[in-house]
Amino acid sequence: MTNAASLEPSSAMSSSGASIRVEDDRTGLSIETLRRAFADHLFFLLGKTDRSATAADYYTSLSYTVRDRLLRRWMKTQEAYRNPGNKVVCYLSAEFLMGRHLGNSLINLGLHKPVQEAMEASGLELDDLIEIERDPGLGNGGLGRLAACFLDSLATLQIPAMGYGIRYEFGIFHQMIQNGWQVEIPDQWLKLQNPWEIMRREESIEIKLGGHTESQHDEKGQHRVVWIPSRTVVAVPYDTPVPGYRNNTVNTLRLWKAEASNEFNFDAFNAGNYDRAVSDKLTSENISKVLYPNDNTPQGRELRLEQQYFFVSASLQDMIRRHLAVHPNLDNFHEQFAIQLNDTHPTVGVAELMRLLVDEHGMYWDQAWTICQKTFAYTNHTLLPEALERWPVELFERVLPRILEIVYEINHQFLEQVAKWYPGDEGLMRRLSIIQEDGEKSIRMANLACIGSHAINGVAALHTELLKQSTLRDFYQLWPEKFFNKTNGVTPRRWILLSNPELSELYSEKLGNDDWLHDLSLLPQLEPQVNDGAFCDRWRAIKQTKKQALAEYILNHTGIEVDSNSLFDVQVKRIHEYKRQLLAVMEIITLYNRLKANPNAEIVPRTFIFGGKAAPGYFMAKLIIKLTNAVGALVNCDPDVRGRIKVVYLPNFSVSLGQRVYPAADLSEQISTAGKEASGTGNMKFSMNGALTVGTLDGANIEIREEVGEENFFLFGLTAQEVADTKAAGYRPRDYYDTNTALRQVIDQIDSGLFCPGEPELFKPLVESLLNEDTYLLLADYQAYVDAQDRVSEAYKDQTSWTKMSILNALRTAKFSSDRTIAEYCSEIWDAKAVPIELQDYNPDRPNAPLRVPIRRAN
Ligand code: 26W
Repeated sequence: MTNAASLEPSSAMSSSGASIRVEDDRTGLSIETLRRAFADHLFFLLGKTDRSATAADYYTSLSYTVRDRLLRRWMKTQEAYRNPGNKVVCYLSAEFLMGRHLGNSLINLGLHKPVQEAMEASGLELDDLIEIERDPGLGNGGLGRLAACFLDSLATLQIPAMGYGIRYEFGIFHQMIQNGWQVEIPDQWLKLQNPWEIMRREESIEIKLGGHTESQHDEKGQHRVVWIPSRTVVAVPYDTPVPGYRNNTVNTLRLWKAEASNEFNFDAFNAGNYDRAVSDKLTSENISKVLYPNDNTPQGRELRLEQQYFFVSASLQDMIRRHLAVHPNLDNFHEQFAIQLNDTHPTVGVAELMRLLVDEHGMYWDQAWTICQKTFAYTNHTLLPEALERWPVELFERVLPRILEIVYEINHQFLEQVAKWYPGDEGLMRRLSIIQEDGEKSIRMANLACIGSHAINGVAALHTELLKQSTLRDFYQLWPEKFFNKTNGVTPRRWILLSNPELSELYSEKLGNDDWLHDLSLLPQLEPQVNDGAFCDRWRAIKQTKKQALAEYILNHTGIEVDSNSLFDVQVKRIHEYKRQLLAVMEIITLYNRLKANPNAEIVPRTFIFGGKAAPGYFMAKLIIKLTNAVGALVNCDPDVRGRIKVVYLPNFSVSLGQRVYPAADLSEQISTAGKEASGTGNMKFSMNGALTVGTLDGANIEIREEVGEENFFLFGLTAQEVADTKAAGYRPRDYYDTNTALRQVIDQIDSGLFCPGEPELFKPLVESLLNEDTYLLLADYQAYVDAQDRVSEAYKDQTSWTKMSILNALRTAKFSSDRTIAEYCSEIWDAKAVPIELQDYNPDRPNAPLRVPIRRAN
């Protein structure tokens, strides 16, 4: 590494007394050093010169340059976490939707400006380089993105934390829209090298699968169960740094990749079975091959169970190894680790920790069970009954024979207790049992999670109430003290600062500093500005800039030209019947019909923007995408419409596309059937960026409305209670069809083939479902929704008052910062405390201090 001296002011004094600055290429922060480090990586790491370098090479070199500047903090942080007494929060999640790393690292390090200048000096545009990064799409939707927001807040609050998950080789599929249909393309996000991860092969862990168990006696004559697996796979960790905002904390996201165990293959090879050895290798590596693209509907697939066990077992063994490196035994494991189960996907961990403590570390069952319950906590993310994970006992027995025995033992001891507390209540026993006996015998993962955890939480106030009343009612009666609400939140760093630098600049300018990024409750200080004309003009100008940028993106990616002065009405989220994208399409058709009936009708021009993926096997969701595009095809070029309504389907919605979309929205569509959306988090991102919400009393919408004020929110529709009552009374969707002319016209048009000339049958399944079942009460809420949308249009005409409402929405979102959520988890569930990281040898203001890296001979 070269050290360069430059004549810049700094604290270092040369012998002659002139002030010079000596910077290391790996850590220096001056423009000059950043440029040199960038060129160094390009040449020496990638073997490229300006003649041969691609844009991707520039991105990669820059990413390494930035990563270098995280490393001292990262190593220091990890060192500090090895100290006994610093409890580490381990967030176990099958999904992490981190979003792009480069931009985030730059803002967290406070390096955005200098790096931008350094790139400019090299003739490169930083924003273009940032766009080259492939979104690591290792999740489906809300649950995966929540995990990423939580990691950001944990690091920002300086809480010792690790994210543990799977390094899927293929993340969520890439969505294309062809002829209006969703087409799925494999997501090869690792095709370019990933500069943000470091492989730690030496920390690999062996995972057992299949086989059988045997009872043995150890040397002391103690009874022991030994699991003899039929195969083993190796979990190789890949670590990604998770930096806090403007502090020294850098936590770790550790993702496991499955590899074949060499030993095992060697056996096959030695037996003269070379092809078996190779095919076994492929089978092993399948485990971390692909993310299951289902949101809310589990597929009872063997590989999925293997994925869950694989990453959970590796993570728990990793924690135990860390623990034993500094403690004599595992008696205080629960004081060192808090483990959060992100839905039931990692819940097999309850039984696995028991196995590790009892079978592998010789602990007595009762002590192990106490430790387990004190360590685990469980978050539920959905009430939909079809989303509850259940694994056939037969499958468990085949894949995880020892784990099944342990689940049975946990269940046996638990039910014995229940029998003591509620003698003779067989119904209760049947409902609480981990094992479902009727139908195919299966394991209820939610029950295992509730029994094995000391805390159970929902993700918004209504959701938690409904959990207590319905889904987890029996557990609530048993242990009311275990239940908590933790309303979700999102990180203002990504969802305001990164997505909307223009708005951020306005805040910092008016508040005099950027403390608000650590504390959104400072924003309401700006409320008096709603009466300041200049402030309001600036607010509108920012929104307009973001809308223009999105309009350009839309043109480039869909070919559709939209008017950035129209109202941008946006619904972006996974496609699911309960989220009712179809209801929004019915509204579009309603407006269209009004214009066809009276082409000169006065209407507020609107651009309806949709985005989101459907599970590849979800027929109805895919048909809804097709209908949306079909309606768009007709409406967008109808001369009577005269461009006053446009419908756009943005392909491949993702975290990074979200960063463009939320700031450009005027109206946020949050129209799920009340009681079905556990929380929603997109709703918060929209509101933070000054969109108004049209929404039902569902999930976190309720709390958003409470915070921003009911006069700044467009409410409609049945409440959760009314939904339940309507269903109980025998809901008949046809009654609405028969009595509402506008509604009937819309449905008849969908039915008639108006939107699918040549294929009149195409959309009939949607009509049938609406008229016969209408599980999600679209018809019951239709008129209320249309009326609410009319109120929206009316309000939008008065731009002065609309702007005020927009400002108040954005300023009143402090509650929805994930910093608030995480602070609550820390104090009420994890008992975790901040551990500020000191860098004696690293002071950002004195970057020229020498780096000391002691080298020890490896043992
Ligand atoms: C195994 C199949 C499966 C896959 C994903 C079942 C369930 C899920 C998740 C629970 C689905 C999900 O992402 N739920 C969303 O979680 C968000 C974060 O808490 C909430 O804001 C959303 O309302 C909820 O739908």
